[in-house]
Amino acid sequence: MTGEMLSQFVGKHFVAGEFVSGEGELVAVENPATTDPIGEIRIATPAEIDRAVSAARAAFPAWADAPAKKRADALHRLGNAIAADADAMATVMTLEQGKPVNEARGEILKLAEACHFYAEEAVRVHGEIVPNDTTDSESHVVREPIGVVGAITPWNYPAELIGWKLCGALAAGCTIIIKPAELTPFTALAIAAKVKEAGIPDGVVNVLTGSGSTVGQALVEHPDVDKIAFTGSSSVGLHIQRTCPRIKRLSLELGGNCPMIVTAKADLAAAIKGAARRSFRNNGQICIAINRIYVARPVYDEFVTGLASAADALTVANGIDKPDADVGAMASAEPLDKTIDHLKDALEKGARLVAGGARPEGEQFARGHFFRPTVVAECDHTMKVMTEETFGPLVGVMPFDSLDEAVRLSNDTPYGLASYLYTTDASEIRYVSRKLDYGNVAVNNVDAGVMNAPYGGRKQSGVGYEHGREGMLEYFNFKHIRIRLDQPEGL
Ligand code: TAP
Repeated sequence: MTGEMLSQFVGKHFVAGEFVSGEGELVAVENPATTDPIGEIRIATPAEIDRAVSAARAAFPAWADAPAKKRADALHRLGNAIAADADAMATVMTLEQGKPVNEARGEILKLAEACHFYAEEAVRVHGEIVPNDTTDSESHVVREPIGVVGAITPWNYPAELIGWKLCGALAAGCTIIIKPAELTPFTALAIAAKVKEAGIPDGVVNVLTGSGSTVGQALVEHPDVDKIAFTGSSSVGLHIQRTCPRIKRLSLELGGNCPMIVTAKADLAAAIKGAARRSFRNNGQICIAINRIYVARPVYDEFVTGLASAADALTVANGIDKPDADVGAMASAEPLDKTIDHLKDALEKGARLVAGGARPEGEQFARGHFFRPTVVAECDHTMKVMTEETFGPLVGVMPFDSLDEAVRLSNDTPYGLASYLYTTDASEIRYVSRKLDYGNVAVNNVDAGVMNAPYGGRKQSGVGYEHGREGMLEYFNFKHIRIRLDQPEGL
């Protein structure tokens, strides 16, 4: 059944409500656990890109003018269709991305949740009436959908990162063209199939496959795309900002280099559990992964020993064969090579390897992109592991002697996405969380993103928000209508 699901999408784009065969260059898509090919995509041609943009433009007026209730109902139907087929969609994701099936299913269900959340938000779009200086006039502030959105997404969360854009945009009344990462196109096309099943009008949602430098860049430059919603690396985000040839709304959700502080007053067992989860889930290929951990010196040795044992206990497996594995294959050779480079750099500069450090043993791991969850201790800020985003299953640990030092080290980065703090002391929570220069601070937990609160970075981690009401506001223009009203005769 899953093979059937994936095979429907080979070589296809989704434009104006139909799966159409692409005419551009073929690109193979691999299973990262085996490096076997699972199918091909076609790089969208300029004519196909124009057709998708025209379809989104043509669908925009009716979708924007539809009652919010109609858009909400459509998003609820989409959420239901996705949840009903979560198993098959999860297997498609595992085949192209590598994460274990159970984790992929969780992501698909969170995508369904995003559909329902934004369905509910769609009917709560309010304006404002603002008083003027004189009583014969008033200002109405209304929100209007921006128009046609180009959504460009990475491979690490192939469903959710599309979902936040798709649902926010559709709830607001925008139409959308999605350009998923070349590594993970089939999850995006599976979402398109659910869009069709949910009866969302033709042209409201379109999916084009192909590389970022051609298809993504064409959307950035296209005169009829009104907004780019991008998630990916800071370097590509900056490139998009620099090369966008006209004034266009941009949201850029970019890279991170996320610190965790563990104070002497932390619940150490909870901190170790949290660190193991957020450093290694999805192989550390998550923008809010914990990259570097600062631990108060009195509890440092105990923390390092505990984290090393927790990392060693994680099961690594082909996520299709073992759906409940803790981690599967990394998505491609690129993040694996970067992980090995950061590890080598740290060890050369004096770090101590306390867990992992190599590919897991066994014939089943010989061809895929596997690496053991890895912990290095006695790190410092000369090392890449502490100063650059690894985007792999590697975390560095370093002791600190004062809270000021921990905060200074945490903020010593051009990034500002997420940060983590473990302490049971209320004043430490208050002081440190306010000093951390990050868009998200998770205290005594490692889930920095929840659906109904804004999620976004600052500094080189980007501009704009996803999740929450703020995530939908990214798809609106404000309009100020100032009305002068004469007093009616006789009053
Ligand atoms: P990128 O290499 O930046 O790719 C992201 C997307 O941009 C892909 O679809 C890519 O296409 C496309 N792209 C590449 N060049 C482009 C161009 N010139 N114009 C338009 N689009 C272009 O990132 P990645 O390696 O896939 O993802 C990892 C990065 O994403 C990490 O830095 C991570 O922190 C970040 N990330 C951030 C967040 C949030 S919420 N802040 C969430 C997840 C990930 P192709 O890959 O198909 O060529």
